[in-house]
Amino acid sequence: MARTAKVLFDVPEIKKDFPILQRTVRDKPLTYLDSTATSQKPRQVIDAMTDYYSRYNANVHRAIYELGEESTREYEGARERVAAFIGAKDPMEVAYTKSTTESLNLVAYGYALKGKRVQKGDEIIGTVLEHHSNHVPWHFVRDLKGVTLKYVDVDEDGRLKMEQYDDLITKRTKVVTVAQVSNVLGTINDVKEIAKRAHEVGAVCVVDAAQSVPHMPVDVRELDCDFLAFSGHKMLGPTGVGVLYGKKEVLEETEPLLGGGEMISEVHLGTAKWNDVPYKFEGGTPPIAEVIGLGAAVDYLTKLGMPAVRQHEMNVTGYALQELSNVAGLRVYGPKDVRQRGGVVSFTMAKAHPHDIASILDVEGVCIRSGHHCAQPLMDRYDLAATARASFYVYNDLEDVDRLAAALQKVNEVFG
Ligand code: 7TS
Repeated sequence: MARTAKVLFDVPEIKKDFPILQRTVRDKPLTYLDSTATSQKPRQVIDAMTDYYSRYNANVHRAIYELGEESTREYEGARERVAAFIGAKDPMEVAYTKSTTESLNLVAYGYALKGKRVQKGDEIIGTVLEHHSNHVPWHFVRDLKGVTLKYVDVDEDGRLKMEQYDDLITKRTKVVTVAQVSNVLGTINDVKEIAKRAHEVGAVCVVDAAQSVPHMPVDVRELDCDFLAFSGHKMLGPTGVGVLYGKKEVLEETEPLLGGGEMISEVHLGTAKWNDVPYKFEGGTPPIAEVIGLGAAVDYLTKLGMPAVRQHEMNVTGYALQELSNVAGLRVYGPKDVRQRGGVVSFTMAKAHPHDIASILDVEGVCIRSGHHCAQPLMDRYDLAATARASFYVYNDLEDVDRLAAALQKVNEVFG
């Protein structure tokens, strides 16, 4: 049957930028469908990091010599581009961390636990679809400060039951946190509305944007969220660098986690004053090469255009949903409408366990993820132990989906 679906990008051209996509696995072309776990890296990102190490490696913010000036310029230049990429009004609202996980822990410890805003008896509202990294830090706050945690549920199609916020949010609510895109269901949540509800009672809205910033236009001023966390490695950048965006005034109210060099303005025996935002969160030598790599990733995505990235993924995902519906015994989770979901497709098959599916696909050179995807509360909600999950990015096209669908037919053949 002729394919009627089309994609926006010239994917064979894009693939040329990704050295890893030139290799084969098990003598088959590599079909990488696990960008939700981590994305592949274009030559531009790898080169930017190599260039730093080979031409101007020096620590930032301290050297009065040319190499140090260059590294500081690139490090701070990346901050400006990251800030522009997410619509922040000031680069000083962007703090570098190690990852989304570290960013969310920084909010939990620095704002909720060490800060003054959240007190014993207050409430924090999450959802059942969060990644573990947006559950566990709040458990710490509950255990150490005596706050109550409450959760918004999802419906059978994986959409948040928005009406539950009416009852769950009260005058004691101090933090409302949500993933903008679910890493399992792909659901896109209405963060703007959730932030508005949080603000009505004076709470802050904390957004886990690990799966949104890489895949769609995100504008923090449009969302009006207070904090937003994401990782470099899921957006074509390197591992080891993440971002915590925060409105200036909430970052001022957030205490640092790491004490040490760089994060102070003054230290005397037994006392210290913090540096300005965001430097007070960047104690010690930061991941300089990784930040520079992240800057190159932002440039790469900006050149493609985030509205186009989103459109491309909708096309590929729409085609995948159609093709997967032809595989006997396969059930897809999450919203049915591609406009309500990102490029993440979780599924189960009647006869094969998700790990078996992933193993058989591996033999075909198709990389997907299987397991609980660090979202066990969500698995509990659907009474599942695991799902198989394929996810798409700028370097995937309809042929990748065809390879996935063909490999899934093989799974059915093997399991009879
Ligand atoms: N939040 C969401 C929504 C995620 O998908 C992930 C990682 C994280 C937070 C944590 O990001 P990290 O960079 O700090 O590790 N998600 C996945 C996944 O779905 N499979 O592997 C990692």
